[in-house]
Amino acid sequence: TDRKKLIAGNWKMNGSIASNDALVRAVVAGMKDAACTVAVCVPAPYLAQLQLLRHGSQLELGSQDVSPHEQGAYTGEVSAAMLKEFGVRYAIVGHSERRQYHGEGDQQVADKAKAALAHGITPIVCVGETLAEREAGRTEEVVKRQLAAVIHTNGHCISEIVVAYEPVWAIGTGKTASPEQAQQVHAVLRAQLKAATGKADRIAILYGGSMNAGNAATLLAQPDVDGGLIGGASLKAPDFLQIIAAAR
Ligand code: 3PY
Repeated sequence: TDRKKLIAGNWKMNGSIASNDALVRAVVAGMKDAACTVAVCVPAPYLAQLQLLRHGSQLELGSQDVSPHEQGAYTGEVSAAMLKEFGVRYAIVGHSERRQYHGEGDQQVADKAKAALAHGITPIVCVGETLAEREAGRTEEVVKRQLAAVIHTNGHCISEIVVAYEPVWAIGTGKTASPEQAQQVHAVLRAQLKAATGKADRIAILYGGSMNAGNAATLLAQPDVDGGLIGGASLKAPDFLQIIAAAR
């Protein structure tokens, strides 16, 4: 396909002003001939620092969450308009850690995607089953339910989203879906998107969940794997750069 691959780092709650500086300088220097789009999704307090560090480079900036609300009395929240002021192009929504630890439900995730889209930010919508759900044979049902809410809420804008399939059992565990397991779910998601929009062929579906320098190439070789959402390996410049090099 002619979908340009996207490699997005998810730093999660990691970083410091000093370590960000070293990491981003190394990534920017090393990604000069990248064939893919590269982004880093960083903790909100570092957006201003990242905006300066990435200046003049191809590195794109992302957030790890976004408020579903426009503005107002929502203590602790960060709005899409605020993110936009820092040059944010992507916002992760519905990461399993937020679904698990912060009680985010399908509709809330869909509303967050809508808020991002309304401000020209591309939501990276995360879906994925738990180990218990996979073992019960419910993988397809779960990811389709999660994506359906986003499709229903976002109408024709759905062709502007990015989807990330992140099996919960592969997040932070070192376990990775096999390339075949990933491809199978990606194809299901692609079919669901196709039924919703005529432009599903250009929607990127990323794989996330312990993608690393060692397994990236085979995962990225699958026909419906259009990139990666990278956890731990995005915190180490050599590893992240190896994954970027594997995405072509
Ligand atoms: C992981 O790789 O663990 C992730 O959760 C990426 O978002």
